[in-house]
Amino acid sequence: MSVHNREIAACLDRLATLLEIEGANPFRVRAYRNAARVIEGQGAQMSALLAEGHDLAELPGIGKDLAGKIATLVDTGELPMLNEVEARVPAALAEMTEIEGLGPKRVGQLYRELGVRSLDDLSRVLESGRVRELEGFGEKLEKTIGAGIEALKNGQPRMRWADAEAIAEPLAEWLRGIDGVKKVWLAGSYRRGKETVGDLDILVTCRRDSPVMDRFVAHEDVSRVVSHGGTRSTVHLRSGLQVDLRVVPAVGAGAALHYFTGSKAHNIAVRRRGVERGLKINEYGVYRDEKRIAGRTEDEVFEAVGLPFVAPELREDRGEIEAAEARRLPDLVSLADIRGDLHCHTDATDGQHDLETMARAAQARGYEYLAITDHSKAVRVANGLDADRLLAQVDEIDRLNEALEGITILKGIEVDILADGRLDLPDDVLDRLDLAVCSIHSRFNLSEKQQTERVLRAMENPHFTILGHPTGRLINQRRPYAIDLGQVIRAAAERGCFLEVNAQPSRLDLDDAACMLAREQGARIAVSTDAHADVQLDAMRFGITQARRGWLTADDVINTRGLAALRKLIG
Ligand code: DGT
Ligand code: CA
Ligand code: CA
Ligand code: ZN
Repeated sequence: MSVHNREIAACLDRLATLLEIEGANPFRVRAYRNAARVIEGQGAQMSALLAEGHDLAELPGIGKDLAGKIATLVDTGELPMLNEVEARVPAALAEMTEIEGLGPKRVGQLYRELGVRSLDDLSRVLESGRVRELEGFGEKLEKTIGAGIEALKNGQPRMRWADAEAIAEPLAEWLRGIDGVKKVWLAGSYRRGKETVGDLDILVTCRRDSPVMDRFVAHEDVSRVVSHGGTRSTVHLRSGLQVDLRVVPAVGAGAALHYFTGSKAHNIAVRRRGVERGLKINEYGVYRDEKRIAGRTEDEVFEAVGLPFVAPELREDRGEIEAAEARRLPDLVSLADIRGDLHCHTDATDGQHDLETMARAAQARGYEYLAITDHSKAVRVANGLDADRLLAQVDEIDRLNEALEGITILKGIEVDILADGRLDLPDDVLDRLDLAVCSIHSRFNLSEKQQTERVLRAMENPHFTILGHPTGRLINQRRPYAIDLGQVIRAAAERGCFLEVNAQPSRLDLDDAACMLAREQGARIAVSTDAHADVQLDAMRFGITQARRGWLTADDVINTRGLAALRKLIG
């Protein structure tokens, strides 16, 4: 069985986590994490590259040493260095970092200062009240951790959408290749583009004699068969994801697709409309007096209840039925509307590629512009820019813009919002730039009032353009910091500041509900990738999905504008 890129990335992430728990050099930890992201983002499998005789050290962020380690991992399925670290650090500690409120640093603290080596140890020291006494912990965090332990015990965390995609799309493709299979649909929360997926729901239509079910439960990635039937089977994959596969008849495929796309709340609302019209709607079709009147396509289902097609991303019973009824559904933003990316990093700080490589990668994606927004000096582990280095970069961008055709590099910075609301670089330096993405990377634990004031104060700076990853949350890893988002959104709308939907799969920050709020309040959004390598510019689609779930149209998103119009907006 060949080792998948996803598994290589998981090993490197685990190595980074364990090293971080041990208190290793943060640059080293970051190098492994960056490498994991790079490998995850590659289209080709490392095993295939190696088989073709490529040198993995040619990949960005992968040195000779790491290339050798990956080759060993692909050959033997083992990463010796990970084994060594695992021999020193209790394995349970890595799992513990998934608990809300805990990350590798805090788990390391619990390990060194309180001797925590297992989940039971953690529960014990929590109850004894010793955790809140630790530097940087406190009572509030103690409660969060307690709740997090419960959640962990109650089952699997939900999978990030992008991770589910890496499993779902090849699986669907594989199913399409099975004898007698006609159509395959990915339904459920996955199709709705929800930021995390509980399980995967797949529907197929096929010939009566198709071996699809038998082949499915025998797939090489299946770790456990929960149920195996003629029209429905459920399995667990090695990745931890559960998959439901259903065979549905073509005459009712649209009704099945609608039903299993959900959400449940949306289904119930549609069914209620059916009842008002004397119709029965279920996963098999739309019926009047036991007679099937619709259900071959989803369009038919909506039509039967007097509605236009509703995009899957909107199907949460958050007003989409009423909007559809009134013919006021938003014309949702799509990837094709995007004209540029407004947040990315280069090798001047913690990115993998130089300016020109990033610019050309943006151009290859059909963009008109790319804003370079490296970190500012407060982010020391990322080698953040001080005024001199930033101004040197500005000069370099001027030179490159002269030389490049068809793409414009915008001069930017991801400038830290300091604890008191000042920005990390002086005004006369920011004045030289086209835009500033302003972000919080420290002091996450301020009170809600302090954190909100910090951001509002920063927004008073005329150089403030976009609030980067506005809540700081990392899906399944770090909660949003306490902040009054309503107040921040209103202030952004008033002051003509913009809010980011950061498209990184683990951020997707703002989330869908916050996007809806922003739209209501008239605040505009930048959907940006925060790419740290050229391939990560492809993360745009994750941000677009989140924006669509938040009802955003192209008009609500500033980087759908051409360069001239964008310049006016951010000027
Ligand atoms: P997940 O898997 O937790 O991310 O979320 P979903 O939405 O994929 O939920 P799942 O897998 O339990 O079920 C798939 C869809 O099937 C769900 O979105 C709507 C439909 N469904 C499931 N149970 C019910 C139900 O009791 N009533 C109705 N009307 N629909 C249901
Ligand atoms: Ca599901
Ligand atoms: Ca399911
Ligand atoms: Zn950032």
